[in-house]
Amino acid sequence: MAPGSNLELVKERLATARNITVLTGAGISADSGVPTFRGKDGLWRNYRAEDLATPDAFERDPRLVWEWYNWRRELIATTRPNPAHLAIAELERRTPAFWLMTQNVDGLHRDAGSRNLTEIHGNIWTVRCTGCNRVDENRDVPISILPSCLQCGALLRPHIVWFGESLFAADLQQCSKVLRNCDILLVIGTSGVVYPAAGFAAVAKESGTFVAEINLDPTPQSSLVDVSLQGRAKDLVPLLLDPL
Ligand code: BV8
Ligand code: ZN
Repeated sequence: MAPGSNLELVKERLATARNITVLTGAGISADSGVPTFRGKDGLWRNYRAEDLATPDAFERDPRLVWEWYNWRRELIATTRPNPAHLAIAELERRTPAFWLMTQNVDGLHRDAGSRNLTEIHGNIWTVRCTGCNRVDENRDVPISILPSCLQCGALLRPHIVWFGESLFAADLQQCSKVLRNCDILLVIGTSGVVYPAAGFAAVAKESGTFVAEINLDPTPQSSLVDVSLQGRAKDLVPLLLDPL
């Protein structure tokens, strides 16, 4: 890319930033082979995430919802972080104040070495008891369909934030804090349609933050960000760490 190009502009901002905040979505894991939600590979047995990732769907047919999550767990278990995940973990190591908010439940950022991280929609390897609310890690692949709590015997659910459920209060507080106190916000691989994450770029802009987006396509936030870099995350994110 020519010097002074959009990429160079973002690199210059990153080089001088003390506080860096990053928001990621399914697009950053696409290059690891994890299907995105709204892309052409977004369906499972012709269901959309919005049909299955809801308390009503689980209430109505827990077996179907667990079959979907088991399918995703089996797939995610075969995936590895890609250069974009690794570059974000490296950026954290280089930055005095860094925080990553991810909408992804695949755990690949943590596998890549990210530690200053909020998984705002939860994690697919964590289960919660519908009876006693106990939360445990569960890496069974496959997981028994209709898994039950070891403590009270009630049905377990994925410890994931479904549509119509509020994000965990502590996570929302952390997101608000890091959005209002950053010099630059990177928004990577998200279609920007699911709230409240879809509103995060606007929150950062209200605080005068420089916002850059990395995506294959334009998004509803493209008009309000300072720079839109169009391309694959695995190709573009590592370039942000190259010397100016
Ligand atoms: C809530 C868990 C309070 C499931 C998920 C206003 C305010 C608050 C809420 C709402 C609101 N308006 C509407 C709502 C309700 C709802 C909502 O936003 N609905 C949408 C559909 C309109 N929000 C909620 O219910 C949230 N709850 O705020 O509580 C409340 C309560 C009740 C009523 C009102 C308010 C909870 C939302 C969380 C839902 N759970 N996931 C699971 O994963 O198992 S959301 C689901 O979508 C995933 O978590 C996913 O992360 C998320 C967002 O999708 P993306 O990550 O963006 O992925 P997508 O496929 O869409 O896009 C991929 C992008 O990557 C594309 O742009 C593509 O171009 C790009 N890409 C692809 N490949 C690459 C790439 N980019 C770069 N490189 C590549 N290689
Ligand atoms: Zn229990």
